[in-house]
Amino acid sequence: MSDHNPEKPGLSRRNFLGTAAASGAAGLIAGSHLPATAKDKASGGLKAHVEPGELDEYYAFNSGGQSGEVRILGLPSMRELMRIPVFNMCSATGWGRTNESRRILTEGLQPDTLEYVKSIGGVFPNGDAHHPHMSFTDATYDGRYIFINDKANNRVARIRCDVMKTDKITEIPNASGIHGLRPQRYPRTGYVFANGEHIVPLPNDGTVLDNPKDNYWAVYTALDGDTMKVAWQVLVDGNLDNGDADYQGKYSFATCYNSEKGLNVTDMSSNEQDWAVVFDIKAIEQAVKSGDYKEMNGVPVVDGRHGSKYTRYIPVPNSPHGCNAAPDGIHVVFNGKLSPTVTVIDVRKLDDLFAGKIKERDVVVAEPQLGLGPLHTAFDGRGNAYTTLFIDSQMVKWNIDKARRAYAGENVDPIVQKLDVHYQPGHNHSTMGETKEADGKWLVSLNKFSKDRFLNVGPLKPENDQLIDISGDEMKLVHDGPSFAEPHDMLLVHRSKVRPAHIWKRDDPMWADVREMAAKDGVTLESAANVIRDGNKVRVYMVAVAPIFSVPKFDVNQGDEVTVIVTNMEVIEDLTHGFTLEGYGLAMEIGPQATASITFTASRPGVHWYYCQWFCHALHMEMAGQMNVLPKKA
Ligand code: CUK
Ligand code: CUA
Repeated sequence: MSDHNPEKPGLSRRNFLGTAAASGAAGLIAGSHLPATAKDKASGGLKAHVEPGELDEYYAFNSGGQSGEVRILGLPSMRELMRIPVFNMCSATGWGRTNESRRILTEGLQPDTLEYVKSIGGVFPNGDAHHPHMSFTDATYDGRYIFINDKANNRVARIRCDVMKTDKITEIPNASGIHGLRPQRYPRTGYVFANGEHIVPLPNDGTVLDNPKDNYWAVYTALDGDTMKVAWQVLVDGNLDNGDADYQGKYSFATCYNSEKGLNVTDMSSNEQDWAVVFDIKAIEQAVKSGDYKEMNGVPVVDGRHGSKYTRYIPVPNSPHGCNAAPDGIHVVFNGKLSPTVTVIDVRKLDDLFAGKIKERDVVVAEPQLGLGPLHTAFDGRGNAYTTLFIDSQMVKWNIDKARRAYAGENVDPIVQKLDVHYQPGHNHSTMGETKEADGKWLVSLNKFSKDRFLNVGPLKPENDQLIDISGDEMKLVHDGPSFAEPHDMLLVHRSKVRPAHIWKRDDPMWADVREMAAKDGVTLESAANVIRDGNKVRVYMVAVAPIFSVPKFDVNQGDEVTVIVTNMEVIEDLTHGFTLEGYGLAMEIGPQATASITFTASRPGVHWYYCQWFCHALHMEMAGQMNVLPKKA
């Protein structure tokens, strides 16, 4: 199939016809008899440029990889619009430092983890966020939440899409390296499925450190997306890498690359075949109801190892990685990674598999050979799939139906086109491509290496997220998008599905704790200008309205525990204030109609200015005050 180089058509056009003739010449070069508009349509031809003042058609939610955050981009412009701190600490917003964020970062931790993070400053300072996915209702995005995993510290976070802030973070017990993550598609989310990638001793308390084959396990987790509490877990053989859920609400899936239970790369990749695990959700729920589980760390753990009635293990060659359910609701693709193939199953056969009427490999309906290093697959809703080839540095477009026919023995080539990408793609994602509303317009290839594609910025290079027009018969590369470490995955959501607020609502639960505290102090947050002393604790309540803090100055004693509570009473969109305390390492964002608070010990005597660090007014520089810390008497 053609190794399509996106640069060639442009070059030849210039060479043969000169730049002036370029616009009307595309049809001539291709020798096409179609009218220009139809030709444009057949070859893609979506407009990627978004004019100044125009809005993008799609939201892109990118994971931030080891930066621990989530980023919002507009698509097709690929302009970065916002960052949402999640597992990281953020200098601009005070995430990880404000009382509100520290509550969210700690309340879902296991007791022993909470004890540990106290010794490193109270919160985990990092995360490794791979898989952002939006909540579903009836197999399409519903705009409520985005869920994302933290591989580094075994957590799952939830982002509220009304305010685009993280509101819950849950540490998953009994598991190590929470990696693959997918919400239940149907009837709604519902469950958020999360894979423990690394095998660890169970219990992992140091009592059994030897014999991984008998003592180390990976655990599959179903989290309740409404409460963010673990609903149940399943103990499996091997490990768990990526996962997905079906379109019917009956089954979910996970790939395993370490059926060997190896602890090093040689052992982990020694088997020719690994597998994909299928979970029978209703049967597992039944097991939990009827008591067929063991409780571990307060969670019901169902035994899903080989021979269990709750799971099936489908042999897949060799160390499979990505796991992607097609928007046709029928096919699920397991991406081979070390095998040049992807393995396609038909979910309609799973009832028979679980009933024992057919064997595991009987649910496989296609296994096309696509190229080297297939990692992830996206879909266009027209029966085509797009698989990243990590080693070949290509995107391969292939047809699912043709792949089925080839597997059945027919002489057809399922491969439609291969497109060079730059370089080494991991995930890809298509517009609405993991929903029943897949619209087949855009595809992004999230490439791990950019090498020579951008100005050199030193030894650490950006990734390269490339925008591809898939609306026509041919994929067309239209944009290179540099990005900082390391968007593994991206969600492409039509803008009609997301309706964020313009300003906060005063009764938001984010600062419910503060509201309660203020009530006890007899303070009204919305009109506060109070300094409340309570032993060696001082609570400073103030309102911010440009360019004034309602408390222009306060005195405390060295060693006091001080809490500053700021309420932004602006009613105008985009009028954010901040509170930065000079010399104390403290800063926070306060959005319009929001309240935020921060607690610290006033250990440094002297005059310490606080100021608003969000440019808000012509007198923004003057929006400041002083905390006077009176020294301890000797
Ligand atoms: S994994 Cu990153 S390229 Cu964590 Cu989704 Cu495949
Ligand atoms: Cu308020 Cu700057």
